[in-house]
Amino acid sequence: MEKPVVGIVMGSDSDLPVMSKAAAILEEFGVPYEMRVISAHREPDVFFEYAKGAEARGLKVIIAGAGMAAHLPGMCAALFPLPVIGVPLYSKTLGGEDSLYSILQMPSGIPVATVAIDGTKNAALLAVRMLAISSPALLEKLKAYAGKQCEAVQKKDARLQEVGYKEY
Ligand code: RP5
Repeated sequence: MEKPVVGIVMGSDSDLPVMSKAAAILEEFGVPYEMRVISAHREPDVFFEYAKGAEARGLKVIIAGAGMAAHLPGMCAALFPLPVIGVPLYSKTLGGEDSLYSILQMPSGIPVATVAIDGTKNAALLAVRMLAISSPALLEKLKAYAGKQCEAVQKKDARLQEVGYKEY
């Protein structure tokens, strides 16, 4: 098993169904990752150990997902000196807007790159793009991925032209 370069961390196992989509993308690109459930609120000491040790463990990017008063990504960015991508997770009471604003509105000096609510796939693709800055092989894979998406849309349009919207 290769040493992880991306850390996927989430505040609760209830976040796992959404956060696992990041793992699937990283697997598709062959990027080694570690995945943890760690709560900044409920186990602050465990969280500090995780985030403070992340650079020494070899992580280059952290993808942190959290819901509600979502401090996890911001606290990762406070303790880990490399890029942190925050994923605001949907919450029942406020529909994820609470998570979104908690993660997005970071005070100046501690950046968190925030993706859409439940935007785990884009978080992983952004992490791959960051790693591709120094990896020509990953850059080629990203170009191929974009090419496949383009083909998929063209096929859909071709079918629409062929059968019309009623039969589509
Ligand atoms: C956050 O609180 C987690 O990220 C999760 O989205 C939310 C609710 O957690 P649980 O009550 O489901 O454990 O810390």
